[in-house]
Amino acid sequence: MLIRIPRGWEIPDRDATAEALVFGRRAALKAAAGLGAGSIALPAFAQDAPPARNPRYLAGREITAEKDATTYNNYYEFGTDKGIHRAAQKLPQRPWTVKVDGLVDNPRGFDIEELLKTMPMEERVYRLRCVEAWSMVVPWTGFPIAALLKAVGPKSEAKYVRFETAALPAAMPGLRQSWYPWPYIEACTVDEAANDLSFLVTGAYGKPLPPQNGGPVRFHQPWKYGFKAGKSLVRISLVAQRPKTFWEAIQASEYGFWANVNPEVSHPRWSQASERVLGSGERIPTQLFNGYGEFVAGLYTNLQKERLWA
Ligand SMILES: Nc1nc2c(c(=O)[nH]1)N[C@H]1C(S)=C(S)[C@@H](COP(=O)(O)O)O[C@H]1N2
Ligand SMILES: [Mo]
Repeated sequence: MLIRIPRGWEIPDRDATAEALVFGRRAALKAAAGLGAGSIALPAFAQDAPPARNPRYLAGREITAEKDATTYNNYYEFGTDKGIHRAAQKLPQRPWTVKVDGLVDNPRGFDIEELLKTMPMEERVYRLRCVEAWSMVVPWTGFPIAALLKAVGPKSEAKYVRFETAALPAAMPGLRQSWYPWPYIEACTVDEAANDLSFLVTGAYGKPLPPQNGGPVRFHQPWKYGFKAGKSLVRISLVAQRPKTFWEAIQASEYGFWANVNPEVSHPRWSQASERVLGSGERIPTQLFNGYGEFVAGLYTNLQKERLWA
């Protein structure tokens, strides 16, 4: 069976074209068009188009309303309830540098503007499944973290990627809750990071990523529970030992390192068999690896002794 998958720019439902986007269009269009760095200048109209949607990953579900995805958030640095979006506007988005260091050949800082200009930007419509059993579908803009890792050259001893997120006491009232092990740390293996699905997110709904969703740059691996997706990243380190993550430090028995979505493995306090769709409130069955098994199951074939699920 031959199915023609439309290119991102052919998909009619995108409504973001008119947005005055401030990020990465040129790089994205060049990447999408397969043009090299030294190619001729693009016509002016092309520079105003948003990054093309990657047709390889389709959510198969309706996109969550922007209002819902940007006003129902987990971001404990601003408080433990879901309504932190106003408080999060205090987080300065510029200047912003992501330090990339540890076991790499060329450790250095990347200014956010440099990332937006030089990384291969695209749009990905991904499902996000929170361990609390709600989910959403968001058109993120960003680039595979593999592109950033390539720029610094991980050494062969590097086995894990450690993500450190912003901790700015002047902007983040949640940091006063000193019993939490700030800063929020997350991590994955280098092999997991090398998977094309592992995405650094710099935008949503065709706009710069709002602070409450982790702007200016956050991580997302859509086959894992949402708490793995560190927001507002300030440092990415390649390390040899498995880092202790924020949620492991709080309650390792409930929030493990791997945290792959599995409907058959319950959280100690609730079932993971189904999820509440943000917006509609409908309950739908949860899928193994959040439905991304065809892309990621192979990462785990030799890791069956690990506690792979939450
Ligand atoms: N720094 C930081 N990152 C974080 C969190 C957090 O509290 N602090 N919450 C996580 C959780 S539990 C989820 S489900 C997602 C939610 O992302 P969203 O608000 O964009 O939906 O962010 C994750 N990243
Ligand atoms: Mo979550």
